[in-house]
Amino acid sequence: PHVAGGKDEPRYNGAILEQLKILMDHYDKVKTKGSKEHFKVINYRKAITAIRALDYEITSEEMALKVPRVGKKIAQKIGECVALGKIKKLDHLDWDKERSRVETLFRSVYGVGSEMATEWYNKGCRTLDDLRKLPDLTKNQITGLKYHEDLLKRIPRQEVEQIGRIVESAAKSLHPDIDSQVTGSYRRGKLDCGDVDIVVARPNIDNGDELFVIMEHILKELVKADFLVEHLSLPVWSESMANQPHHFKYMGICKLPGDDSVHRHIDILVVPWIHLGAVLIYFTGNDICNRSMRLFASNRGMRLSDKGLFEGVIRSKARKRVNEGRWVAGRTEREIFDYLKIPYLEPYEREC
Ligand code: DCP
Ligand code: MN
Ligand code: MG
Repeated sequence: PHVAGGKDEPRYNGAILEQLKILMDHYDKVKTKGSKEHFKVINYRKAITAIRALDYEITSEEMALKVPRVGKKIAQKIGECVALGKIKKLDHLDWDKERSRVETLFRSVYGVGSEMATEWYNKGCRTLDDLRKLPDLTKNQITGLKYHEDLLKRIPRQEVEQIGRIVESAAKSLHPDIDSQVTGSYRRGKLDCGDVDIVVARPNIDNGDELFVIMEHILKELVKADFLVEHLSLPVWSESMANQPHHFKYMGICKLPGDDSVHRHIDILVVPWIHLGAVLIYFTGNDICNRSMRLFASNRGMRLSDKGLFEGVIRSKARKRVNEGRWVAGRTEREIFDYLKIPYLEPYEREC
């Protein structure tokens, strides 16, 4: 699911990365300045970063050796991992295995990233109940723990559709012409989804003040119907948004009526009509597809964001952008693909 910080687990080479990280943490613990462990930590960190960026599975030691920044020794360990399922050295590091298992559990809580997980482990926490007793949990961590089990369950397409219809009718009860679409993995055709991602817009409406009224109306209706049961992040309003396009984002937890229905994570965007195409591309994803489209644009002196495609973008030698560029497309997805001269990709083809 879409989380502001925290998530972003790698898609490929999960086991390799997990095990290399355990070794790196071990060397980090035992190193002294300038020792060979000290250099191992540096090498492991470089290799892990490189492997994280890969968009394919490593299946042999030879393949590992071809990855830049992966040296001979680490490649050999990767070879063990893919052949035996485990790096042999890990057998002698018992406490690290425990750490990895517990930190993985902690990271499965909504909004909890690696740093938090490590901090809690270092404090002596080992179970979710240990976490529940911590005095300084944030509101979202409390919510994530409360619904932990439910939020890990995948959402069948047909339930995503049901949730989509509830949001749509709440929106249309304000203005019948409002457009409400389910995006994310659902739109890419996945059989089940991690959360529900909804994009709402109204024909020819771009101004922040009007869009905020739509967002408020939807939230009010859905809270009244006991559909939204917990807010993770509410959109904020400020006067400066009034007369210009503005994107509003809501994140929360919803539940269909009935005693046995499961709590689900829902993201709702209310966005300017003029940006709708760019938002649909962004929120349909997947994230890898977004990254490659953005890179493609940037290699052609353009810039793609959730607001649109911008032309005449100037970048310094370090690729740092020095101006915003001129907005050239974004009302529809096709407009953006056309301007980039990429053949249109159907949502189900955006599984990169
Ligand atoms: N997105 C992105 N980069 C991120 C997070 C999200 O580009 N770091 C975009 C692409 C995603 C979309 O937002 O497809 C929705 O985010 P989700 O986290 O909800 O991801 P998905 O809907 O694709 O998958 P899931 O079934 O896990 O929700
Ligand atoms: Mn999401
Ligand atoms: Mg999603």
